Amino acid sequence: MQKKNRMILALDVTSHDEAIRVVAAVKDYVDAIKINWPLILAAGPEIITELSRVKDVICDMKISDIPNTNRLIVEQAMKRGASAVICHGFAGEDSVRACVDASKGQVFVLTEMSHPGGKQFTAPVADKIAVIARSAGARGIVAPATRPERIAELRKIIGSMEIISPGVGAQGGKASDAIRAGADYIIVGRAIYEAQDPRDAAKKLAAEARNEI
Ligand code: 3DU
Repeated sequence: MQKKNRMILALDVTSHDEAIRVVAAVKDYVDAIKINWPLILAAGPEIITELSRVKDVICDMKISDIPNTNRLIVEQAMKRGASAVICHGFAGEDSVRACVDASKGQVFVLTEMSHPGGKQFTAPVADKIAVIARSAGARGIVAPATRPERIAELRKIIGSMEIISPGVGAQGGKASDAIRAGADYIIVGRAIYEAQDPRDAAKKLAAEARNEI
């Protein structure tokens, strides 16, 4: 993943054609495409391969099972062309390690989630999960743009590992705040694909993430 725009598109649309339309419009302004269950269930897992021909694809399946099942899921995603996957850390270090092994290290581990409910259970254990991500050899963590101060705190735990940060736009976070707090990339969905002009919205957000406005 090239660190050019410092932005990852969260492509949570539920039609194959719409997904392709949005990607064509914004591909110059994003460094990777993150897909989640809505699009995988709507368009089928072949969408991973199709999108991987355009950009790096991060499969955000929020994997959180026993190590063997995690391994099987990650192997299928990588076989179809995913560049990285996202897993939960609460299932324990062995479960995270299974994802790391199956993806050759291309795993981002969720720490504190960005929505209000993320404060209930994920916030109190987020620091411990960041330690697990580091010791399991993950590529990075997912940390909330809605609470930039938490990005800064989690950065101290993980050192130079990557931070990808959702919560910009529709959830109220700001691209520049997240990057300033230490995020490597922001993750943006609705503020781009629901915009009147997705290309223009992506262009402005990428400029903000690159610290140009
Ligand atoms: O709020 P948006 O529409 O910009 O989408 C955010 C994306 O990031 C979406 O795919 C969601 O599943 C994912 N995500 C979070 O929003 C918050 C997290 O803590 C982790 C992932």
